[in-house]
Amino acid sequence: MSHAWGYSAENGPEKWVTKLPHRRWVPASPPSTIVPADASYDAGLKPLCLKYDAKDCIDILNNGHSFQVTILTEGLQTDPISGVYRLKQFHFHWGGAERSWLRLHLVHWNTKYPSFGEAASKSDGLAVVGVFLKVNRAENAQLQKVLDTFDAIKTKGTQTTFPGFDPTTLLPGCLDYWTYDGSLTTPPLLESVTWIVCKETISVSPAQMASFRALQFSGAGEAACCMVDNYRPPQPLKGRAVKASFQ
Ligand code: SG4
Ligand code: ZN
Repeated sequence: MSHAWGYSAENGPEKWVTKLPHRRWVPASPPSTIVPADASYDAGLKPLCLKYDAKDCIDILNNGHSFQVTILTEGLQTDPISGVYRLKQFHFHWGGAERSWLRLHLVHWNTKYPSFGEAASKSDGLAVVGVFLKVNRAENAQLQKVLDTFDAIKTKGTQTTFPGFDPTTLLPGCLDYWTYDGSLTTPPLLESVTWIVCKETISVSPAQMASFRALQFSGAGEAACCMVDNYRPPQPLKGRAVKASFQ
């Protein structure tokens, strides 16, 4: 791409695919494509087992597309469905409209590969756990710990330390999930992701939603451009199976 990718009319999701090499299928991303009728219960799916440790949390960064919390490379291993995966980072996507939803993505890599970088291009390389946030009057106190850093990461390229946060505290109480094979939702859209989407949502207050939307895509000194609608629109499933861990 001649210009960096983004979420505007000039460089947004409509433009990504045309500029990228041909794909076998258009990868699905946001779980809003999942309607229960598409999913079939699979008794063979194991319960989600996610273990994280507060001491593995390092820093939080505005990368100009989202903000993400980075986890120590040697961190605790976890077993999302099969194989041993390690959390690399978590980040969010959100809309700009009043009633739009937020999603949390926890990105894990398969430790049978030597690094995240090598795993990222393998078909069984990544497992992303997706959790929807639903607007609720009450503040989400765990999420607020993340939001309290926002003054320090308002613009692109800024980061701050974020030690001692346990990502487990963001998860819903019930870990029933849907799963399907897909891709990264951003360029280069690598087809390496086992998507695991939690059925249960977590909450976010309207004031917390407003904090997300006050972050900036733009760098310091550039014309301010609010970070909103930083998600890839739903993609067709193109015949892929969506399995449910619950009936
Ligand atoms: C966001 O832009 C993250 O900040 C990226 O993290 C992430 O890329 C990208 O989303 C795609 O991830 O779970 N939505 S997704 O498919 O994890 C990667 C970084 O740029 C490779 C590190
Ligand atoms: Zn994501």
